[in-house]
Order: sequence, then C-alpha cells, then structure tokens
Amino acid sequence: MASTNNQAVLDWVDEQIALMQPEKVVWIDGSKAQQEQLREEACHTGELHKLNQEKLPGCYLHRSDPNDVARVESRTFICCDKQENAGPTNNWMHPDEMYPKLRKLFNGSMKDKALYVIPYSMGVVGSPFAKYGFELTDSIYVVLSMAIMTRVGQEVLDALGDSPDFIKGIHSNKDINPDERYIVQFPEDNTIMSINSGYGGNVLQGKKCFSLRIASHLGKQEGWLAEHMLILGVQNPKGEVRYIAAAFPSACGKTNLAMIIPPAGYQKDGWKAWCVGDDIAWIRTGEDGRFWAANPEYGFFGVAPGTNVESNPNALATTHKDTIFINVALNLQDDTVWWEKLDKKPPENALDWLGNPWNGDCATTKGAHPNSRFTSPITNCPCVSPEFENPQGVPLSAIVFGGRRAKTAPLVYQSRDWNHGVFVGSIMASETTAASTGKVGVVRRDPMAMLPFCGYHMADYWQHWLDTGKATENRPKIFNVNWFRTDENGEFIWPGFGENLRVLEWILRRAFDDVDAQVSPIGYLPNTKDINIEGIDLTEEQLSGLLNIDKDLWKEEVENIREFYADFNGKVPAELWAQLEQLEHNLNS
Ligand code: GTP
Ligand code: SPV
Ligand code: MN
Repeated sequence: MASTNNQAVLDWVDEQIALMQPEKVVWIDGSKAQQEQLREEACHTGELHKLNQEKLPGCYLHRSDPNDVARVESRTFICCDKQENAGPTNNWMHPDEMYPKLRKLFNGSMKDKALYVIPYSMGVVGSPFAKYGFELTDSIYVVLSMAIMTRVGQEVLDALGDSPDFIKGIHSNKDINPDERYIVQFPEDNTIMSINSGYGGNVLQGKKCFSLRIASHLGKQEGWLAEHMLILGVQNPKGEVRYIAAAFPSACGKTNLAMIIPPAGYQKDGWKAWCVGDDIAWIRTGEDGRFWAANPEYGFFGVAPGTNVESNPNALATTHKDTIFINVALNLQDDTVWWEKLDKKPPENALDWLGNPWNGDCATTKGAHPNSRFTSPITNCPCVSPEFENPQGVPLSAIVFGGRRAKTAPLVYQSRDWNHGVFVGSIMASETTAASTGKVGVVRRDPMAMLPFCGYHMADYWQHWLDTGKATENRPKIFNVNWFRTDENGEFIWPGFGENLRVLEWILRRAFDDVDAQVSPIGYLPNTKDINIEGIDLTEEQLSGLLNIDKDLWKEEVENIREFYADFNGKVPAELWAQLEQLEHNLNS
C-alpha cells in the first residue's frame, strides 16, 4: 500500500475519513498486484464483468446506471466567491452555501464501504509542468479507470514530497440519485467534489474537472492555457513533423482526428500521423515564443459507437487489451463487446447496454448507448507519438477550431490574424451530441469547445487568449474546419475521417506560407485547386460548394453572435466586438 509523510495530505485525508466514515481506507500504490486484486473484487460484486481474456486480454465491461450515462451540465457548478468570476455560462453557488450542502450529502456516504485514496498526476510525473491531485472515491470502477487515464500511485506521492500544492478531490457514488447529483469545482480552493454519479465524465476527476475546469483557472493565473483539444503530429514526405492542436466540442471528432490514418495515396508518398493526445492540451509559451502543447492524460475515454476498422482502425486496435468498456453491448456467444457500426453483424445472443437480453435487432433497441465509451491506455495506440512523454510537449504550427454545422461553416478557412482567430474560436457553434444529457442536434454556441469546461468567466478567458497571443510573434496560425456539412438529403458531403488529412495538408501549407488563398468576408479560403481531391468520391463542384459562403446565413449568424456577446454583461473584449463589426462590414460590402 502507498504511503506518505506529507502532513497536509494526511490531515486532509483524515478530515475526509471523518466526513464519509468508510469501513476501511485503501491507498492506491499503482502496482499491478493491487489493481488485479481490485479487478477481482469488482468482478465478484458485479461492478465489472470480465470479458474473453483470449480475445480481449485485460478487458472488462462496466455498466453505469441508466439514469447516469453522460455529463450533466445542469448539475455542474463553479463555486467561487463572486458570481461574476464564474460568468454567465457556468452554474454558480457561493462556497458558503455549497460546502454545507455537499458535506451533508457526503456525511456517512461511505459507511460499510472502502475509501480508495488515489494519488494521481496530470502530466509526466516529476516534470516541471506536472500537477498532482488526489481523488478519494468509493468506486473501484473509478480507481481502475483513473489508473488508465492518469499516472497513479506511490511515484506521485514521492514526486509531491511534502508540498501542500495538490488538488483535493472527493467522489462518492452514494445512491446515484439524479436529483442530488453534483459535480462541483471550487477553483479558489483547488477542490473538486462529485456525488451521486458513477459516469466517467462526471467522476474521473483528472479529466474535465481538474485538467480543464480547475486547470483553466490555474492557467489564467500562471499564464498558460488549458484547452479541450487533441494534439496531432503530421509527418510530411520530407520527414518533417508539424503539430496541430484542435478543439471540437464533445463527440465532434477529436479522438478520430487524433488517430488519423493518412489516405493510401498519401501513405505511399510518405505521410504519417502521430497521436499526442485526443481530448486535452495544456499549452505554454516556450522561451522560443512558440506555443508548446502537452497532453496531461495517460489514456483515452473515447466514444465507442461508430468506431470500426474503416473509420478508426487505430482506436479499435487500442481497445483490444487492458480496456474498460462502459455501456456497450455484451456478446454472450464469446464474451466480447459490440456497438453500433462496429460491423454489420450485431450479435444475436447478447445483452444490450442495460444488461437486458438483446437479439441484435438495432431497429427496435440500440445495443450500445450512443455515449458508450472505451477507456484505454494511450500506449496501446499504434500511432502514439514518440513525443507523447516529452514533458515540454510539442511546438504548435496551427490551432484548429471546428464544430458540427449542417450549413454555414465551410470545410476550412483561416483567420486573418491572432485576434481574428480568437474571435473565430469565440463564435464556435455546434449541434449538440449525446456526450451530455439534454437535447441532441440543437445548434448552440460553444466557444473554443470550452462551454462546459471553462472554470471562470468566459469573457475573461477570451481576454486571456488575446493576451497570450499578443505576447509572442511565434504563435500558431488559427483555422476553422467543419467536416459535417450536409446535402439536401441530410448526408455528409465531405468523406471525413482519414480524408481529413487533405485539409490538414492545406492548413500546414498555409502555416508555413507555402500556398496562396482567397480573401473572403470570413477569412482566407482555399483555392479549390489547392485541396487535393484525387482518389475520393467528390467532384470539384461539390468541393466549391463545401467552401461556399452563404452571405445571408452569415448575416443571421452575425445577429446571433451579437445576442450571444450581449449575454456577457459588457465584459466581451473590445477586440472581439471590433471583429464582429468587421465581419458584418465584410458581408455587406
Ligand atoms: P469526446 O470524447 O466526447 O470529446 O468526443 P470527440 O470529439 O473525441 O469525438 P469522436 O472522435 O469520438 O467522434 C464522435 C463522433 O463523430 C463519432 O460518431 C464519429 O464517427 C464521428 N466523426 C468523427 N470524425 C468524423 C468525420 O471526419 N466525419 C464524420 N462524418 N463523422 C466523424
Ligand atoms: C467529452 O464529453 O468531451 C468527453 C467525455 O471527452 S467526458 O469525459 O464524459 O467529458
Ligand atoms: Mn472531450
């Protein structure tokens, strides 16, 4: 069992024990033996189901409660002293009100249960940019998932030493009561408390709670950025690897792009792609003035449905060992897993994600929940970047924003300069997905894909972006993409997935001033001849359609952005208002 002499840690853990009153306390040491013992225990209680160990070695299935299958934004809070510091996009409650409310819920919540103390690190343990935290939980599923998603155990305690600088997190499944579910961040106290949920995004605190909500607040104070971004290295035929970071809202293609496989013709010419991260980037300005991005996580918590040998073979390969699946279907024939679009042969003798008998008839009921996921170590990924463990991260040549838009946004465009790029990020909008509870397919503004994850006032966050870029000439160029434009039948026009490399090629050429572009009201657009469509089922006419700007739709967009900005109580930076006026002017002239 792990141990520490850190008095600040010991005192804090003691306080939590007194509050939650567990039957026993187990310190997670990160050893294989301890993990194995916990897996056995979880299989015994039914919290985990052991899958076919020949076909899926080290793989398990977990089902969360049917009322608890996605992030719940309505029950996620930023609690700081002044409401104006949380801003209009976050739920807020004063800490003096929230702490007593939560303490009441946590009071005795672990009676007859074990409390697991998970010391974890976001970032390479011992590196200057790593940040350490603790999650105290009563869920073995959380322990085992955190051990995949982050670096855990004794090495973290050793690196922390006697420093009082750590994130304090507690979690209890309690009764999974949705009416008393809370996911609460206290950025001013570096504290996280989540209760009455057992779904990954709400309770694997290293991910959204710490690495985005708490870390974005830390980044504002310390001068860096915590972003909801994948990090990808693209290697060209000359052998040069250039890095991009891309922010898309939940379930809009980050994991897929992060593991992209270049189209056959590109591979023949020597193109390769390397995954550094699929969800979170911590970005700092280096001494050379470039933006350096590191992935603080150690695993993927990826959307299962739609993942298959054609769409994302790297993700599929990643899930073939040491993976915890949640809310997918169980094939009783051979004790393996199945989800929609894995292949065209749903199992006939199966249990659906609810654990009910299911005969593979997808028309009646779904086998897997649309937000079912796999939890796998990044080191399983065939295209993991050799730079993944580089504590300095990788230098960015481009930042890419994007969303799911059936119309309006073109396939790709480039911002005119840094401030315009920040504007493009601030006006991001996307159709909602199953990653969060609520209506699916409604267009909502999701600035920088951070709407549910920014731990402070969104307008201050935009100011921080403006300032961070202003401080250096070597900042990356900013682009926007949209893989999701549809035709009159509602079908996606752009083939997407691996073919997205064709767009990345243009982005990187622009980043290195290697190709011309057309000036348009919204920014620089590619000349159609500069997007390579050789070998794909897309006509030049369709391509120019994908790059077309519908001025009327964009004028509606301007009105909508004006209303959106007006919600920020006069705090939207003047630079961004000026960009909006420029856009309107460009559309009218
Ligand atoms: P989170 O884990 O929720 O942050 O999601 P994500 O942004 O990593 O999204 P992910 O890559 O898991 O993709 C979500 C869905 O988008 C899946 O159903 C994919 O099949 C689909 N998708 C991803 N890339 C593309 C693309 O290029 N074109 C189309 N049409 N669909 C895509
Ligand atoms: C997202 O929703 O952006 C995810 C999944 O990456 S969760 O961890 O649930 O937030
Ligand atoms: Mn995500």
